[in-house]
Amino acid sequence: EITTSPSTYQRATETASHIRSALPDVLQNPKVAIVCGSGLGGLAQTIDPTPKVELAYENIPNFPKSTVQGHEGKFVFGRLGPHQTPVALLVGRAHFYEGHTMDMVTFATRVCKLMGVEVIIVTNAAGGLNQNYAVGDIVCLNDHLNMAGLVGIHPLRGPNLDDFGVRFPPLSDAYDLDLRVRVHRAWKTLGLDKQKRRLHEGIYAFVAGPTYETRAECRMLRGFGADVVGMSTVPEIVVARHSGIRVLALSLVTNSAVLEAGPLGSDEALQSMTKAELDAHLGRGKANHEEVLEAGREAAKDMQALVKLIVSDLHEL
Ligand code: R1P
Repeated sequence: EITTSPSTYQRATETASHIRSALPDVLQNPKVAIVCGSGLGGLAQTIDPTPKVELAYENIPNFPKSTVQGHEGKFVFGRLGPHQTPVALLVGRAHFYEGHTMDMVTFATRVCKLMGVEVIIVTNAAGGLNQNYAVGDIVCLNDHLNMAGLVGIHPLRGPNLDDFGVRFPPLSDAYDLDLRVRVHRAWKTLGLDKQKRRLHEGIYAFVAGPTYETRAECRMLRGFGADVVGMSTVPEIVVARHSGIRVLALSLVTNSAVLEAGPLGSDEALQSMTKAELDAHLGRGKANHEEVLEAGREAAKDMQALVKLIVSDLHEL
């Protein structure tokens, strides 16, 4: 099955003009788009309410529906920060594991391009593979491993959409250095460097999901150099870069992967464990979405402050 078709451009054009018709003049040209990851949608509440327009995905033509808990499913337009930077906020995203094609997973990114977006800030909740990372740390991505893409589940598969970009786009510079510098600067300005939560630079491995990774998969990804792992972000980044949008990506570490091998049935120590001890042993590092959302709630304030400061710093675009 081919995941993109030339009509994607027509559909995105239709969607962009539908959205524009719902916006007042002052919000017509958002230069910055922000994608809110699992549990990170609170940013929408910090948008200046005068004026602010919210459009539910289900009422936007051609848009994929959001079905995951913690992803509200609305496009919010407004102005953010002291310089009133016009922004488009995607509160909730479509994931491949929900059953959407890669074309649909990345459709909103293409709509953003047609609306004039120049910078996209993509956030996500991710599992920490790097053992120096703690739950609640924030990772500014500087590279990725497109695990699904490398085996052919790729958003640019199919006829090239020349209206957006070239057939063979480079990705060696995908993670904009200037924007990453701004993250580190904002982190200091906000005094976050004096707190427990730490900021890292790292590599995100994109897997298709929806199962969380096994211990062996975590070891493999870590061996490949990945620092965090998740089920989103990379398709959006690939499509953004294809059409020349500058990219900043931030992961919130919501759980820590256990890299050691699982217990062996033949291990004598295991045989003598009580059921409670064994359950604790097996349960170590067992990820769940509630834990992901909880870590998001805790860190959301800092993540929001960080994104807000970076965006207001971008008012000159
Ligand atoms: C798993 O808990 C979900 O959280 C993350 C994973 O990718 C997966 O969808 O969501 P976001 O990447 O959308 O933040």
